[in-house]
Amino acid sequence: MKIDILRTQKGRPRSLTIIFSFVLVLPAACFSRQEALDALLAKIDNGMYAQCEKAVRESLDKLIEKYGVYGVYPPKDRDWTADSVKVDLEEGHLPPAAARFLRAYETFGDEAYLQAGLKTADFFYQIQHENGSFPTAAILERGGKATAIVGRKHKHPLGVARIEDAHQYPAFCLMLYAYKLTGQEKYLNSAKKWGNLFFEKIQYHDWGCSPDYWDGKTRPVGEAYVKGDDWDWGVPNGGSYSDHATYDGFMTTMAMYHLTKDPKYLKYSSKLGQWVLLTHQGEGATRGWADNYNRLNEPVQARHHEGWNIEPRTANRFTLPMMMWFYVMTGEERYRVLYEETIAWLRSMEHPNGPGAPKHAWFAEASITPVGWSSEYLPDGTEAWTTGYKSYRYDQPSTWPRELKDLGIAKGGHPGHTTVKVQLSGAEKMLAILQSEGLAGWRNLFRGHAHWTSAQFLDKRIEAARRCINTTAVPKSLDRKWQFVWDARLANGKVSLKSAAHGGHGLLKWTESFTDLWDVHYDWTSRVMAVDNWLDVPIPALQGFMEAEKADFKGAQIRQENWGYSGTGYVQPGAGAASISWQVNSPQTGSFKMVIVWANGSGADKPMDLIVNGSAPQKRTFPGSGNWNKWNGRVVEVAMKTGENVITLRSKAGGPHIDFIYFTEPIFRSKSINSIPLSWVLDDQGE
Ligand SMILES: [Ca+2]
Repeated sequence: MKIDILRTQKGRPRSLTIIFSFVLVLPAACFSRQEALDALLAKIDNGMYAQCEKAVRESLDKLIEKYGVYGVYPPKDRDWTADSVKVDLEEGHLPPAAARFLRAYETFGDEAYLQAGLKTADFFYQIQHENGSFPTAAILERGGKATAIVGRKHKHPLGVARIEDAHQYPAFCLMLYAYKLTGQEKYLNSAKKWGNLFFEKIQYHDWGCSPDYWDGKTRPVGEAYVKGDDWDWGVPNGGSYSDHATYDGFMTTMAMYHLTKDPKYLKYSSKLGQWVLLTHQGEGATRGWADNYNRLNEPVQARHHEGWNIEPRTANRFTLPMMMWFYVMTGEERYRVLYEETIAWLRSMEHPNGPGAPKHAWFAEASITPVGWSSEYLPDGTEAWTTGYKSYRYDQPSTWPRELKDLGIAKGGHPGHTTVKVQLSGAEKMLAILQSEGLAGWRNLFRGHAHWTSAQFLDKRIEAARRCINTTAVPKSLDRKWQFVWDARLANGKVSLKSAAHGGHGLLKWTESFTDLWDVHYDWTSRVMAVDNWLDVPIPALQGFMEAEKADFKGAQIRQENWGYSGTGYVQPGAGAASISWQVNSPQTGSFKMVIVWANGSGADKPMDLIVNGSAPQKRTFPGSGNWNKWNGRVVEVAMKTGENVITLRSKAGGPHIDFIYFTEPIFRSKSINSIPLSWVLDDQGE
């Protein structure tokens, strides 16, 4: 107001009346909104509120009564009476339980709930290793004293960071939540300790992916495991989609960026969208990913039942969300196309109605009807499954081990089909938005306000009151009862603005399910910090992809026929002599790791010479496959000098398709670099 009046006085007296009428109208508008809210409040069913509040409080109080003395709240009922208990931290189930208490504190304002949640944060604080990692198990005493121990299932020494199965990220988020509510630096420092360990030691610089666990050992680049490694612990030297490993790593770096505003945390994560393309296994119409890969992005086995085949669950749990985020962040159409084609392929393979579903003779013998998806697929879409580190085809039961044939499909055993875990409902909801509103629709979904004005707060209270009034019977589930309590308290002004305000949509499990932002139990991990828009990040600029089609090339052509390329195409060297040259400005002299993204579906190996600043040619071979849509990334060492350098790839008789190059430390400038505006939020709004 003050500014407007000053501006008016400086020479726009005409607008004075407008300003005054605004001043007069605004309180009246607020007043009428307040009146509207008051009228709605009178209609909220107090009896229903009392019933719902009682149920929510009882559920929480019961947990405090039983486990409060220990300070952690197990998801399954435990008979804990001893002075000390062993706690298994598998699946990261303790932080969400604590987060419910912290949410209860935000709902009711009761100090007891805050303390109950903080006790779990203090538990993790005590057992965090000095390097920043959280262990897989602990001994917990009555009173809350905790000591890290070696876990029963994954016998990692202390200090080894197990990333998959949510061993790190939820604890990291719990620390941020505790910091948000208390302002105590120890929680912030604990979170940063893990964030820094992950970024500095664990995340791979070339592809941005994460292993299943990190033990600080260096292994040969092509070896996912070395002698002495236990395969059932997952991949220590490679990228894993399995059980959130790479996904949790990405989110850790996103949280660290929003926490510190330091873009360094995103420089390796910026390559993860490309990694989805590099790890894609499908041929023809098949779109799919394995669980685990070595450092060369070749699928590897992890665990006796996880093969190198396509695992259909990897899509809805990990790669579809990543395509969505990278499309929103970069605007690159290839992610949208891949998203649409992946869902289309999965639907085509679904039993029993999928047209692509094979008709196996043994289905008829089984008393059950196979539904859903097979446990794995070969790259051409053939149904397969893995056990004992061996892969079998569904349509060749004669090759199965005798004991498994005897087990029989009728008993619902192997080979298992899965309906529960390939959940496409969330993904298809996103697809519908994409198809009706395009990229703008998806970008709108991620926008929010982590800080509300008093007028916005009033609107949100009115919305909450309406939700209460629209609830005509006591909700059945505990969470829906909690929602009613939250809405009634919010409507009545009993939830603080800080607790009520939510930012933009977070990142977790977006295509498995969809929850509205106003939901009191909307993914808690995205509420641990006030962030308007998690995807408004400088990732496009950090990628540093230097497109071949923008470089200087001779004897070669720009092509677009094959799928999944970056930029506006890729370069196909001709049958004679051909070369592609990039000019790169390096800030220093030294040896750098450069990635070449290429495809070779010719079936024969294709060599190219790598020449830096006219140096002696170094021969590099790009192995052939039968699939031109299979993009690969190859890391080479390049010696550069400060200032301008020329990097050339040269072939004599038909080289592989070259999409682009980049440096694993994105500090280079080139005229062929992809330049995409930093802040799409501003672009979109045309400001
Ligand atoms: Ca390209």
